[in-house]
Amino acid sequence: MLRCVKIALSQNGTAWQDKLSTIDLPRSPGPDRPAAHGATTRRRGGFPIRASGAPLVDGGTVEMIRSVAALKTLLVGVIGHVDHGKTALVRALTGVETDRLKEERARGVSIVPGFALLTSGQGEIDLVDLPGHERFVRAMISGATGMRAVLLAVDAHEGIKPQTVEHLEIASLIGVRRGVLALTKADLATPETVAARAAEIAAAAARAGIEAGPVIATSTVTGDGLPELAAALSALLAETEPGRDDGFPYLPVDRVFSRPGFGTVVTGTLRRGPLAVGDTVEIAPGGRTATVRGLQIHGRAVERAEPGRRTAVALRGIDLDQIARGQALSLPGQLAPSPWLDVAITAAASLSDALAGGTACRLLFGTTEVEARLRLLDRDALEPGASTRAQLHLGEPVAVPAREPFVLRLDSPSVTVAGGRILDPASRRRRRHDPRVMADLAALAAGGPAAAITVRLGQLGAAGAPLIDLARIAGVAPDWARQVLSEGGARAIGDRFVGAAAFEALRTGTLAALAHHHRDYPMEHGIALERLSRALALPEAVTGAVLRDLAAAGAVAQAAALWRRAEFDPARNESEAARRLEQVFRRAGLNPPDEAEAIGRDVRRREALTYLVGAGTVIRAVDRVQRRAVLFHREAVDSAKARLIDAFPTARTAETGFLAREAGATLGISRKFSIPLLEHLDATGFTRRAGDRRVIVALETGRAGPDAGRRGAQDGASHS
Ligand SMILES: Nc1nc2c(ncn2[C@@H]2O[C@H](COP(=O)(O)OP(=O)(O)OP(=O)(O)O)[C@@H](O)[C@H]2O)c(=O)[nH]1
Ligand SMILES: [Mg+2]
Repeated sequence: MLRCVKIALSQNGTAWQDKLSTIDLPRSPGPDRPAAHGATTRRRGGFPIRASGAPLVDGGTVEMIRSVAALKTLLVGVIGHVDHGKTALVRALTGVETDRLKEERARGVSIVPGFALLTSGQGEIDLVDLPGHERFVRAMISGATGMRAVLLAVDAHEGIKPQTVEHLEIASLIGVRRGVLALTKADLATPETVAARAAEIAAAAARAGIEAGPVIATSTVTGDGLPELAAALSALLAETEPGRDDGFPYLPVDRVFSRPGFGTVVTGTLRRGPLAVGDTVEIAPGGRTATVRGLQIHGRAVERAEPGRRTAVALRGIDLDQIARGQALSLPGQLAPSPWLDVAITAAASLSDALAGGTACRLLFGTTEVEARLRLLDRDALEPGASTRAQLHLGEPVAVPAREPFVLRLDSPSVTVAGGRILDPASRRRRRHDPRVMADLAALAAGGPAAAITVRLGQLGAAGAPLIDLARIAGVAPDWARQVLSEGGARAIGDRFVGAAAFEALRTGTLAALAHHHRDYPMEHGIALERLSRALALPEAVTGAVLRDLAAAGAVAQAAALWRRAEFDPARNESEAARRLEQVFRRAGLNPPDEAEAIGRDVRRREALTYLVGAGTVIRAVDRVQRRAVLFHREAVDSAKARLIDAFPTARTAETGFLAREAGATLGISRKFSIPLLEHLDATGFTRRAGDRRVIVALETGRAGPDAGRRGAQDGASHS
């Protein structure tokens, strides 16, 4: 039922101009078996492929396959100890020689990952033949990027060896949960040994949490077990769930080369989202952009590549020396370098000692390697096999997508110590033993993009965040993040988003601030946006958005530039303020507060004063010499008049009048108040200057009576 597509890789390792041919697997007859070399076959997705071995790009027929979207695909890492027959198995299954470097052939050891395509009626399997030597574990990890299942090869004679365990552990740490188990070189072992080994490796896989069918004994010499192995891989593909599409492409670059006519070409495993010819990509870190000029999957030119595929990308706008292995292609702005990562981490079960916080290690993800220091947050050491949430502090900032799997290794001894996945790719130093920090990380670990956005919005409160930052922590494209935000009730404010809870708190806080303002400044119609923003310590854009939201809900109203609570009635409060101001002057009597003190810069209170003065309730008495005014309540002036008449009943002539000093003493006030008061009394005709003294006009004319004072006051009012 299987047919294999052979990728004939050239010596210098270019997938770009690789040839494609179809070969038959041993004992694999079936209705979908390809007719003959050179024929065009129609596969499940309905895309004609040319299975002729003719060059797809250079010379001859160039056949563009529109897309392989409908194909079911699976990336399977071939893992196991050195010399356990991985490359031989891949060759036997696909016909592809993956040990293509001169050095690999000379030494009979795989050094770098090799790639081969295995097709079946179910779809296509990308086999990644990983090097088994302990010196090449780092290369193994870089090749393991994006694998969703493993094919474990164990020598039937030798059985489980260190890298059998380490590779299984790495697969487990990066989240692989399914696989196919093969015993190799069965021709060299007795049936008893094969049976014993089978039980051992089934147990080892189970310990690593990898679910697999029965162990398949194989020999590439006799061909035994190969059809069963191919069938098991095909079954694995059949039951594969479609890969997650996060809406943005992520392609960790593993090779860079240049091809005449195509310019700069990079290869890698495309992850997370599709890539199409014409797309603009950013090279992260670094931020350069380039355009996708062409795409190939296993040597076939395509217009669009789906996530999960080994992909070669020809780039326009970037030179060979401007991009390197370890960088990644992504959507512009999607990835941003950060020196701190929050991670979900599991210590390798094979460790002899607990992994101490502060351990200096090497972080490997995608095709990137960087120095990192482990910062444990809730404990001092991580026991073998234990999991927690922690931080990585990096030697240099890295750009990595959220949820990306990673591995931690020590340099010496050279061992894998932990692995896991990225929770927050743009973190900062977090407090240790802080329940809130741990709760956030637990929510990130347990949830998907929506949970990640909720956590970040919660951390940022009213400050909110730009869409791209939220897309980054969610590990999805900005458009997808926008969708999640709107479903979660977040509010867009300018170019930022604020969480629903934070926005509700902003509404409450704004209403409270308006209430305070109305209480403190009852004469004001409301408060200007700028002043309210200052009081709330918020950017004006945020305050404005909250006010508009409250206005739409009918909770606030706006008049000119002033905002107020809807139920606040400035007219009612104006008379209230005037009443209060009147009280102030009434109580102060002949020792009133300064105008500046009583009014300040409050426009409404000034208006109230104008009203009170206009109404004659408050009298503005002016000291012309000092050029200053004093405000007296009308009643205070009336009582002063009465007391002056009582105190100076003979003040009818220049000789019998009273001195300003005497008037001050009688009324118990200083010159500051007595001079303007007397000038007011003169001006309103209650008194009259006679040399140094003053006579009381009413006494002089004999009109003094019980209402003399009131008449004077009314005169005074008209004077004002
Ligand atoms: N007799 C016998 N020898 C085999 C079989 N499969 C592989 N070998 C031999 O085992 C040796 C190692 O095989 P490889 O396929 O290179 O091993 P590998 O696992 O790819 O090794 P690394 O990539 O270096 O880790 C080679 O000499 C093979 O010829 C088999 O089924 N039977
Ligand atoms: Mg090999």
